[in-house]
Amino acid sequence: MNKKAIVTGASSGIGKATAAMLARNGFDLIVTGRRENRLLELKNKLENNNVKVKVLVFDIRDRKAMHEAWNSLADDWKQIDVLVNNAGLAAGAEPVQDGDWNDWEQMIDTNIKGLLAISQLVIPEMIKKRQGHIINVSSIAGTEVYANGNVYCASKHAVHALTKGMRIDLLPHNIKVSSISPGMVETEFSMVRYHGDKEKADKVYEGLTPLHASDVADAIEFMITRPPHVNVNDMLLMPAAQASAVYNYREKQTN
Ligand code: 8X3
Repeated sequence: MNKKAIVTGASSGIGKATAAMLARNGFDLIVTGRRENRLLELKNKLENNNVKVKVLVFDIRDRKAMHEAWNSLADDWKQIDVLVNNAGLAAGAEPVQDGDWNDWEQMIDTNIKGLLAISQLVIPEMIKKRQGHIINVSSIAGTEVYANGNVYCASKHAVHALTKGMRIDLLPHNIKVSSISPGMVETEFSMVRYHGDKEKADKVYEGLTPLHASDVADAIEFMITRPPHVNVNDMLLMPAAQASAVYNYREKQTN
């Protein structure tokens, strides 16, 4: 029987690249997200690797829908070896006094509460078989704070704290808990953060080469292929042109 993994927010970006990496590594997969068409497209593609792919469509903020989707699974699908808590976003980039409450709720409900809700479903099954690996997708914003990053940075700091807390609580159950903390990755991230303003989103990556989603998937591959006695607690992965959350080196545009 193949090992099983679940990836949240798998319809694009880091989640999609991670799902592809897991399929290449022979995992049967549960891919979750809101965009059914994209997930079905991904399923068709990944099943070429001779693995089974199950699509669960729900908004990670909707705990009831998540529970219904989980309860619809046959018992053997619930025997998850690897959980990748990827679903997350940044919404808005304003000073705290101007922040939009809806953006804040969306980030807190997705990045923190969504991660907790799905983990609480998967962990009991991992405990039963005394095996599992949870990878939380955090960010450089999980350890650094930058101007106008306020609530997004707080939510990723929470992911960092939860990763450490989970690792302690799950220690007696032989469950590994890791986080991956990327700097700039060119995905839909900035388009989402700037509510579809392409000009602002493009500026983020102007004059430098950001990470690709597949670079992050490669790092996660390293984590999940370590021998049983090794855990990567956290991996901070940056573009070579980014020294910290705020120091970047950008080539001057010539045209
Ligand atoms: C994404 C990286 O630098 O925009 O989490 O916070 S950053």
